[in-house]
Amino acid sequence: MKCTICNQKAALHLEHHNLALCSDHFPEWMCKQTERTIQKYSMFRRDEKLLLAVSGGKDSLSLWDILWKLGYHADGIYLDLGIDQGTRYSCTSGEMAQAFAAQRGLNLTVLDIRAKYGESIPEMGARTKRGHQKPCSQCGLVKRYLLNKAALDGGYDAILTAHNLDDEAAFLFSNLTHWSMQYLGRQHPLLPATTGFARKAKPFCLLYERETTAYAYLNNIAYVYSECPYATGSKQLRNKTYLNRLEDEQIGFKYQFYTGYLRALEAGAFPAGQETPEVLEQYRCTNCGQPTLSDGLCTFCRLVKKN
Ligand code: Q46
Ligand code: ZN
Ligand code: ZN
Repeated sequence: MKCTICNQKAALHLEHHNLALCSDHFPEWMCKQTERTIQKYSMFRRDEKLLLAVSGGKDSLSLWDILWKLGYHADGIYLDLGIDQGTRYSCTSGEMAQAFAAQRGLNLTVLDIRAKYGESIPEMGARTKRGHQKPCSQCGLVKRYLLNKAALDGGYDAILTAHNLDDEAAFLFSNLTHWSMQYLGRQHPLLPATTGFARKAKPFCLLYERETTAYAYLNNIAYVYSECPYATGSKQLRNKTYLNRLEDEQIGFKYQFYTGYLRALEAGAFPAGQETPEVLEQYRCTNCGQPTLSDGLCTFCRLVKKN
C-alpha cells in the first residue's frame, strides 16, 4: 500500500479515514489531528501554562512530544504510585518519563505517594479493602485529587490527560451499560474549571490507540510496554476487547460511538451531574479546604488519614 500523499510505502492504513500514510506523513497527520481536537473543543492556548499527567506509557509520552512540537507549554507530572512488588512497574514507568523529559529539556515533577503520604497505592488498597481486592478505586481517587491539587498549587491553566479514543469508548460503554447518569453528564473532552477544580482536557480523545502506538514507534519514543499489573482482568480491558470486536466488524465503530455520544451530550441529552458550583460551595474539607459533597473530611483526606 502507498502513502496517499507522497506515494512512498505506507506505514499505516487509517481505514476509517480512507487514508494510508508513510512514516513521514503519519506523524505530521497526528500533530494536525491533535491540533484540530484542541481547537474544536477550545481546550487551551499557546500562551497558557499546562500540566500533563505523564505515566511513562505510549499515550502520555506521545502527547507530550506532539504538544512540544506544536509549541504548547506543557510541564509533566509523574505520580509514583509505588506499584513495584514483583514487577517494578512504577519504577520503570518513572524512569521512562524522566528519560523522555531529560532528552527534550522538559520539566517533569515526580511525586512519590509513599514518601509524601506514608503508603503506596497497594498499601492503601490493602488497608481499605482488607487486601482482597485491587486498589483501583483508591488509585483513581488519589490520582484525581493530586493532579488537581498540583494544577491549582502550581498556577496551571489546565490539566491534560492522554486518554485516547479506545479509553473513552470503553468508559462510555461502561457508563451506558450502568446508566451512570452522573458520569454520562461529564465525559466531555473539555471540563471547564469550577470551584476548587482546574480545567481538564483530553487532546487525544479522537485518536485510536493503534495510532498513538504507531506514533511512539515511528518517533523512537521509549515507553513502558507493560500495563499496571492490577489492570489484568479489569472491566475496562474487557470492555476494550468487546469494542475491538465491534470495530473489526464495522470500521470506525468506536469513533461513531464516541462522537455520537458527544453530539447527544452537547444537545443536552444528559444532565450535568451533581457537582455543580452551587453544591460545591456548600462544604469545604476541614483538613485541606477542597470543596466536598458533605461536611467533614474530603474522600482523599479520609483515605490518607487512615480512618
Ligand atoms: S487504577 Fe488500577 Fe490503573 Fe491504578 S492500580 Fe493500576 S490499574 S494504575 S489506570
Ligand atoms: Zn508520505
Ligand atoms: Zn481534604
